[in-house]
Amino acid sequence: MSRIMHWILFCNVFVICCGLEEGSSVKKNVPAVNRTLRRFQGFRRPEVRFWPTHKESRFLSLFTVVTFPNGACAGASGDNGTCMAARECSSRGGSANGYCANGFGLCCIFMTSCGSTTTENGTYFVNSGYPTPYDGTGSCEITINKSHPAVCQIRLDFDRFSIAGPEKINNVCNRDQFIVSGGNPVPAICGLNQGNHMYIDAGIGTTNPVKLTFVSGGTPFERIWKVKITQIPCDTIYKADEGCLQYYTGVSGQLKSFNYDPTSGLQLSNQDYGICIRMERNFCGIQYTACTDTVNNRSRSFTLSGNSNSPVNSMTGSGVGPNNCANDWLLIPCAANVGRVQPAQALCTDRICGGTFSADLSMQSASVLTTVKPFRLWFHTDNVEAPVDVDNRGFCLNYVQQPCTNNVI
Ligand SMILES: *[C@@H]1O[C@H](CO)[C@@H](O)[C@H](O)[C@H]1NC(C)=O
Ligand SMILES: *[C@@H]1O[C@H](CO)[C@@H](O)[C@H](O)[C@H]1NC(C)=O
Ligand SMILES: *[C@@H]1O[C@H](CO)[C@@H](O)[C@H](O)[C@H]1NC(C)=O
Ligand SMILES: *[C@@H]1O[C@H](CO)[C@@H](O)[C@H](O)[C@H]1NC(C)=O
Ligand SMILES: *[C@@H]1O[C@H](CO)[C@@H](O)[C@H](O)[C@H]1NC(C)=O
Ligand SMILES: [Ca+2]
Repeated sequence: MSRIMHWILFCNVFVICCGLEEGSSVKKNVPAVNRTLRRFQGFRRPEVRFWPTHKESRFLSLFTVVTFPNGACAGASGDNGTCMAARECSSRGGSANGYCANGFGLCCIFMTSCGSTTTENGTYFVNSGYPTPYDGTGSCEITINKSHPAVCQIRLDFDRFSIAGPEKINNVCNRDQFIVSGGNPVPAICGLNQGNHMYIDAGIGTTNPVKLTFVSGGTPFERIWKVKITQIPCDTIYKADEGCLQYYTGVSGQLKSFNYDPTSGLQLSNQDYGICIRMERNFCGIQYTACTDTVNNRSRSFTLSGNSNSPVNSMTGSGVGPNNCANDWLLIPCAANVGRVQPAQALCTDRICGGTFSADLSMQSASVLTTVKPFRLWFHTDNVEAPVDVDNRGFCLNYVQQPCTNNVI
């Protein structure tokens, strides 16, 4: 709790008041106490207490004590922070960036880089010299300690994420890497990942800290990153389901493999993780469609295997052979194309790969529906691409949840 006291001295009955404040945390003399402060939206329950106890009296309000929980706030720079008193912000290593709680607090932004340990919720991890790019060799690591023992997950938002991509033969991240250690196993990633996210399982209680490491290899590259670290308490409704590296909410949205970029991205090798979509109330199925590719003449928004410099059909299943997905695949449980005439013994497709998105062997991209619950996908790649698999981008899919009807149960 931050506590800022405002001493309002009423000089006469007609409210000529002069504000004196404890600390340096408030921007200006506070005007006559505004009772609508209680309704201020950014905080759960800002509490305004008056002394003496006659709350309604205009004449006896000599002192005002404003207390507020340390809630999230938007800083003047556009970064998000935590609302607190100035003294608390500097003692915790943050920097004040604009006002919050109607001017009673400061929006304290935590930004950190190589070699530090952070316990602050909402910290941004940036490259050394940020916002100037970093073009050097080395390893930049930070340690995340739980801000509270009741924290179970850590969400990483890649607000900026541009490091060298994988080598172009087998698409292995052997130049630059982003590594998460100390939590559940997370595949190393590289390349372009702005806008993407990860959930890290931080375990229960005071467990080993989670470490985030950016390794910069020898390749000259203008690296830039800004990773927002949100610590998620165990008992919240917005924590991700167990075992999901990525977790999406909402009836519709878009999901991408790491380093997906229609222009220059390459599907990363050595990936193995789950992507979860929260089942929204009254929705029973989920339909996926490849994203529109506005860059390439022939869409590359689902290119997992084959040489995507020429047209490649979709492939399915886990067997061996040219049209199977033995090595790299996106697993959509019991998937079927929308509008497919089901044979009497309808077989579901699970693994999908190739260069076209469809649950049937096809050159035609399709919308793919599944009603398996919970809504989850698994993405797996091995460590080999060349010579069979060339220039694949990975996947970008739009999803739309389907309401419960006669067809979707
Ligand atoms: C109190 O704040 C509300 C909302 O910001 C404003 O409409 C109202 O005029 C203010 N009252 C006083 C006395 O400043
Ligand atoms: C700040 O929070 C808002 C609302 O949650 C979000 O839309 C925005 O992207 C955040 N900004 C940054 C820089 O993290
Ligand atoms: C972080 O946690 C480690 C081990 O739990 C502890 O030794 C260290 O003092 C903590 N650092 C901070 C800044 O809290
Ligand atoms: C961290 O901040 C987010 C909002 O930015 C909030 O939802 C979450 O509960 C906070 N975590 C803790 C441990 O307070
Ligand atoms: C698209 O096709 C045109 C005409 O064949 C060609 O000039 C252009 O380079 C192609 N663009 C891409 C991104 O392949
Ligand atoms: Ca492969």
